[in-house]
Amino acid sequence: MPDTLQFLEMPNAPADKADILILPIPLERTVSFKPGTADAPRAILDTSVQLEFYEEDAGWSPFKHMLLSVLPEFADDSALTDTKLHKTLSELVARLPSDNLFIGLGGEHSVTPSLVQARMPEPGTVVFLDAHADMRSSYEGSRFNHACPVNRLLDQGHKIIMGGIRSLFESEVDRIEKESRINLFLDWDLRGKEQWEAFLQMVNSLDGPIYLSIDMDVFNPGIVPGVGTPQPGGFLWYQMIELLESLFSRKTIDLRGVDIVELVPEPSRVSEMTAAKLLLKIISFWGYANGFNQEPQAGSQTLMEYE
Ligand SMILES: [Mn+2]
Repeated sequence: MPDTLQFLEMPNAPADKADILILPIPLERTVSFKPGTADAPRAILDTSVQLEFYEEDAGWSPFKHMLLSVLPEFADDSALTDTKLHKTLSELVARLPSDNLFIGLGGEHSVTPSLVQARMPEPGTVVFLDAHADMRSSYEGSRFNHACPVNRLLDQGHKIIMGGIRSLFESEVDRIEKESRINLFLDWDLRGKEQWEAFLQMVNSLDGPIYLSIDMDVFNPGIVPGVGTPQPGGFLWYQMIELLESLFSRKTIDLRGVDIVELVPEPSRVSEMTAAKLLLKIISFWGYANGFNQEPQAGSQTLMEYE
């Protein structure tokens, strides 16, 4: 495998010139069921070669107009404690240029609070799409466990909109009911048209800074079997597209960052293809909402040799 990671085989722009920054974070320390998420960032980027440059929903070729950079991966260092590792990650991300769309490619869900801390230091809203409530205060001895990110996000002062949840334990339910900063949309409830519309409306009307965290297990395991802790039920592809369209239909969105986590590459490669295409959709919708389609054609795609 090449040491330089790329998206759609495009040359990487310098980080300070890039409109899109992708940070691969192959972190896997606390996975409790199916291992393999450390291989996810490379698998997603490798699979991106199969995508088209044209994005059919917004109807444009985002990389004709935008520069993208895949940063060197943030490698785990077994000499570091969980606390030190997450602090190092957060500090690295805080030093990156902020005038861009930042996307963290996990790796396990424990990375989210460290990324949010760097990109959204003031109180904001985290849209948290996941099959699991991830609200344990610590799990298997670590508060940085992949089962714990929501508590750390609350500690940081954020509001949380949870969608797609379909696995939680009793004390998590009690905690959510008492916590006014969490809006919970259970997966089953989102099957109802009214609740789904209410969910989209809430996502569409958010004020202030927003961070989007997508655990790939929010999807139905029939379409994304490659996840660490699969659960029946879940989002289908076009539900996710509708949600993203709602989020990005507000031109003034202050999106501080996105992460895609908990993927486990699998033999059919359908799961990593779904993650790669999700990445393309998010980039396209964000770019279009921010008017990059009006910008001159000097994006990463135009720098490719066959252009
Ligand atoms: Mn999950």
